[in-house]
Parts: sequence; C-alpha cells; structure tokens
Amino acid sequence: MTTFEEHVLGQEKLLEIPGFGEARGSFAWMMSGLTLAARRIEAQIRSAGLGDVYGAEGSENVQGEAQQKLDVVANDAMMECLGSREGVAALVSEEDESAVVVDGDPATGRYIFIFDPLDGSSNIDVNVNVGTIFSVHRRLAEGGLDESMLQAGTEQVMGGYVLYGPSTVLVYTAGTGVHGFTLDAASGAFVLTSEHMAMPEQGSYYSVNEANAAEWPEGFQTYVGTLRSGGLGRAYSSRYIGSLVADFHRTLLKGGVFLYPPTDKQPGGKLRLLYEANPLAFVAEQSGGMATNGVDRVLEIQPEKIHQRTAFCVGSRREMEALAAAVGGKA
Ligand code: AHM
Ligand code: MG
Repeated sequence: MTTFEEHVLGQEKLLEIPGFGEARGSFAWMMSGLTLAARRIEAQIRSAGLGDVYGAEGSENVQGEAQQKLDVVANDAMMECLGSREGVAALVSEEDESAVVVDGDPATGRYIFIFDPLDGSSNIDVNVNVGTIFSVHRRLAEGGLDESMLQAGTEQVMGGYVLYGPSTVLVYTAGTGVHGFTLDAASGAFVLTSEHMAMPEQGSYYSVNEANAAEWPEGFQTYVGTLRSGGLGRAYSSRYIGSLVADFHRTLLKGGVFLYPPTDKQPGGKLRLLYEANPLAFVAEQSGGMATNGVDRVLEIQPEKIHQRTAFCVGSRREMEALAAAVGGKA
C-alpha cells in the first residue's frame, strides 16, 4: 500500500528543484496538509444533510458569486491545514481577494499554494460531485511574492485535484506522469490506485454548457456541430455535470473534450487560470492530452492577476487537434 505522501517522497523529478533534495521530507509534510484538509472537507460533504452546512452563507466571494456554507468550510480547512505547514510561503484561494502570506522569509517559505477549495459550488446542495483543485509553485529566488504567484503554468511544481464523489480520489502530477489515489476510509490514507494514468487518444463524449452555444465564437459552434454529426469518425454523446473537476475526471479516464468557450457575456472565459485551468492542464498534458484557451496552450499564458479568467478547452489529442483546426488555434 503506497500513500500519496510516500509517492510524493519518491518523485525524482522534484529533486531537480534547487534545495529540494535536503527538504524532501518537508515538501511531503507540506503536501500532507492537503490530504488533511481533503479529509476534513470530505467528512463535511458526506454528512452535509445532517448538519447546517447546506445553502448560502449570505456573503459573496471575490468573483461576486454567492458563497455557499461549504465553500467557506472548505476554504477554512485549506487555510488551517496548509497555513500551519512549514514550507508554505503564501496561500492563494478562489475565495479570498488577496493572497495570505504565511512565511515571508525566502529561506523557509519556499512554495506558493494556489487552490479552489470547493469547485462546483452550484452542485453542493443537490448532492452532486464537487472537488478541490490545487497548484503548487516554487517561490522565485528573485522578485517579490507577487511575481512568484503569477508564474506561467509551465512552472508548476505540482498540480492536481481531489474529487469528492462516490469515492474520494486525489489525482496529481509533478511532471512525471499522472497518479491517482483513493481515500481509504479505514486508514484515512489516500492510497495509490492508478499510476501513470493515460488519457485515451480519442473519446466519445463532449462536455460543454450548450445553453451558451449562441454566444460562442463561430468556430466553437462549427466544432461542436462536427462532433455531433460524426465528423470525427464516431458518434459523440454529451455529458455535462457542471462541476469542472468531475467533468475533467471523466475526460481523463474516458477521453473526449471539455469546453468552456468565451461567451458574449464573458469574452475572456469563465474559468480561472491559476487554480482551475493550470493544474488541470498540467494533469491533461502529463496524461497525453492537451489544454488550450482555443488558441494558445494554457500552460504558456502569462498570468497578470491571481483571479484571472480564461477560456478553457481540454481533452484527448484527436478532439483537441480538431478543435485547433476549427477555431484557428495551434495544435
Ligand atoms: P465555481 O468555482 O464557482 O464552482 O465555478 C466553476 C464551475 C465549474 O466547476 C464548472 O465547470 C462551471 O463553473 C460551470 O459553469 P456554468 O454553470 O456556467 O456551466
Ligand atoms: Mg471553481
């Protein structure tokens, strides 16, 4: 039985990070803050109907969206469990306007931890899958913390997510493939259940909020029409949960494509670059898939602000190459 923390300890790729070798144990200890938070969040979700955690909190987050009680519970769990871990320089959360500086000393505060504590909030009250998405960056040797937070996705040390579903799974990449773990209720450990996960070359599902179709740029409309009409050599079905982590997880396992194109209302896209698109793009690429904003590789977008939005298209190679051809992107 290999736990997540043990697996992280064995990641040779991380040794390429200056200073990581000596601090190997402390990186794994930092990451155990994530699994601790995930267990706390999972316990709250599992028994949500029994307590008073369903429904709106009565406040709005930085995106102007109504905060659900479980959003707040999940954010508090992440802040508490990671905020006390050695190695964390700053925490950046979807729920908080500004980053929380934990350790301003560059000698000890080495990592920036960026997360969406509970993705898919609109699904919480109806007992549908939600998740936690995370991205870890190394603090830059030069420049301030802000520059360290605004690194391109290619610089991620680690990216992944926890999906709270029929079982709770954790999927991560540190640049050497994608590995999946399942929460073992008996031991409380995330146990390795799939190493080197590979996204199929082509799938048979497309996943997009089709109610927005009239607002997409024409290339996206044509593309989805092509998928529907069998233009990619197979009949597609549609699947849209409305929880990015869950829609992504299916795409990772079964292949296909997930799209959140630009719309008239949100020409820059809806999803967030730092804590939604980047970590999932890292996982997608490491599993053999691709991720773009329709035109550019997501991981190469230079962020300008921590809550930046982006259009997000991710999936199997075959579907993503066809998308690039349809919307004029680089395959
Ligand atoms: P959230 O972070 O507030 O939960 O919003 C992100 C969610 C994603 O999980 C999902 O892919 C998307 O928003 C669904 O948006 P829409 O309802 O516009 O289709
Ligand atoms: Mg989200």
